[in-house]
Amino acid sequence: MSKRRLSKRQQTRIREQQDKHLAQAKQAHTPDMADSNGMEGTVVANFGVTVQVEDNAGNSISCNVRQNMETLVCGDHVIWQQADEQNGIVVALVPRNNFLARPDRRGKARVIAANIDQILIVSAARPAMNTRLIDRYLVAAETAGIIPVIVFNKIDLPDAEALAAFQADLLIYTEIGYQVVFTSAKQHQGLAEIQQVLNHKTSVVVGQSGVGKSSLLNCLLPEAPALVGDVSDSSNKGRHTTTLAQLYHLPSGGRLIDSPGVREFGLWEVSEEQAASGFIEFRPWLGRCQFRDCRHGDEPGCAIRHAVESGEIHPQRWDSYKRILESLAE
Ligand SMILES: Nc1nc2c(ncn2[C@@H]2O[C@H](COP(=O)(O)OP(=O)(O)OP(=O)(O)O)[C@@H](O)[C@H]2O)c(=O)[nH]1
Ligand SMILES: [Mg+2]
Ligand SMILES: [Zn+2]
Repeated sequence: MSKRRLSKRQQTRIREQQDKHLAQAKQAHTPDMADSNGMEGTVVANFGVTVQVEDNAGNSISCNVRQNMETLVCGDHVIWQQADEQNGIVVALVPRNNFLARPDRRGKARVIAANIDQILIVSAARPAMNTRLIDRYLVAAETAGIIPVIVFNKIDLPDAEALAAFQADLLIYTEIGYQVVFTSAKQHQGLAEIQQVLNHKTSVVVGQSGVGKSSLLNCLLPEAPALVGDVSDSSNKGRHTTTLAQLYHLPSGGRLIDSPGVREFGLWEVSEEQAASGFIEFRPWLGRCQFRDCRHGDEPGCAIRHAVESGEIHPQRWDSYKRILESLAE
């Protein structure tokens, strides 16, 4: 077969086109950033119209956001430019390492925080502890590759017997390898352990309204900046006091994002397989079921069910898993 030689002009044209494609591909990969001679910063709060950005020296600047950018959240790394003496404008979002999200009412992703090392899942003696909610947060954390830590606050409220019952309930989590910290923001108990957990990391506190997320944060910060609201006597529920997430620097070195309490926590873009491996104690059994597409319910030869029956997986967790599967199907 005879090779057709290209003319010099043709060769140059092809090379030019290749360069153009390469440049376009590069730009598509890092949107906006190629033309943005800006400074780096971290979003510490999103107030809607403006976001608060902290530069690398720790100065805080109120910024507008360039049009058509996605909603920025605490922990986002951004590129910003000075707009006038006091204000800036965010021109680009640096791709997120990870993020915690849940679906909003319309089924769209509501991102809670980004670029986080740890999720502190807070519950308390009051409002009532909800292990199903804990399990959902655990699946979200495991799927996003973020370390979860379980915190049980208000240990000053229950009597010795009730506290022992809570401790027994939470032993399920210790046994499968999670760290569980018992605290009282009111009586300043367990704070040293919390401080150690948070050290040099970026963490977000999540959980139901009224469990004491902001109270715990206030214990760790000298100026106690976060608003705290009471728990309603009639409904035993919190009053959704924290309405927007905010990032704080701890004197001990870490960064903590306080977030608004939730009633429910739906899982965002989690597949059935991810839900199963989000239950970390299931992992040794996954892939050992009789059927490759086993959903670990009542199928014959299910390795997970066998592990539940032989006492190696706690039935409460299996139950929780099945509920999550139902909710994913909805
Ligand atoms: N007894 C007792 N009460 C506490 C403790 N921690 C917090 N509280 C109280 O619980 C109520 C709710 O506290 P918050 O810190 O506002 O709770 P939150 O989780 O931030 O609630 P949202 O912002 O609504 O999500 C307040 O009345 C606090 O004083 C504790 O360790 N013991
Ligand atoms: Mg709060
Ligand atoms: Zn199975």
